[in-house]
Amino acid sequence: MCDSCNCGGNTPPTVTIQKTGPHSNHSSSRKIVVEQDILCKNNSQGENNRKFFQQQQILTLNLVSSPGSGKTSILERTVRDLHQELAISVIEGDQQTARDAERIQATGAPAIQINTGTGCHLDAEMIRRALPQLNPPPHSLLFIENVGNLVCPALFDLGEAAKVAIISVTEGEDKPQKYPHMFRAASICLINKIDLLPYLDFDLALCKELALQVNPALQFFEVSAKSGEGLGAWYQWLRHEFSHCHHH
Ligand SMILES: Nc1nc2c(ncn2[C@@H]2O[C@H](COP(=O)(O)OP(=O)(O)OP(=O)(O)O)[C@@H](O)[C@H]2O)c(=O)[nH]1
Ligand SMILES: [Mg+2]
Repeated sequence: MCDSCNCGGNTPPTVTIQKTGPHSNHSSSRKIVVEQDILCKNNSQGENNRKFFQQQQILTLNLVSSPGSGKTSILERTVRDLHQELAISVIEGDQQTARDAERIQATGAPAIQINTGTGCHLDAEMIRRALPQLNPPPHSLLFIENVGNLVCPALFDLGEAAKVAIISVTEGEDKPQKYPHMFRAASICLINKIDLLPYLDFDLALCKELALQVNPALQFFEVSAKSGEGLGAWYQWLRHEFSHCHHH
């Protein structure tokens, strides 16, 4: 349960209750308009964070996914493979525990943990408060691992350059259709755990097709944090984005 849900949205949040099945009747569908606020304040702090990141030439990426898709595993591997080349630091968000920050620290990168308690997402103010403690250096890469949740984190701008959505092949191809806001808000999508494909019915092409229906500009990387397969392309994307942010 979220402290601040309904988290709101850029468009007024609308809840639709629908009956489906052979006896359903479309006229039974009801729309309830739910009050929104909060986001306005978040967006202005998000812009402040973005200005700071741009001034410092810190490329900030907000990693979002359902719980257990492999956000921390991908970050552990990315830090191990790239930290000689790029300065990397990490902000971890979870409801409780410092497990993920400890996992990242074990790879040699500075990491700080934010615990949201009952909250289901990070917001821009939490990032603002964490920054002086983490103190990421100028010309560096900052990953923010959001709370595992495909819903609320889509709505909160943390000041990141891009949202990176992660979906793992054990979750089913239909997630982009069922949680369209997240896939619309993301610039790229990592499809993780591809080492498991031989054991599953997961249809990779269908998953991408459904994601492109909600976001035609979405770019995909098929990866395995376990085997390392496909991570080279993700690293190339990171290097490209990093040099781009460096020159502005
Ligand atoms: N087979 C396989 N397992 C993976 C892969 N990536 C992650 N896992 C496993 O998936 C589980 C969850 O991974 P995490 O990295 O903790 O996932 P997360 O998204 O950070 O989870 P939360 O922070 O709880 O939302 C762990 O048991 C990982 O070992 C992968 O590429 N292949
Ligand atoms: Mg994690």
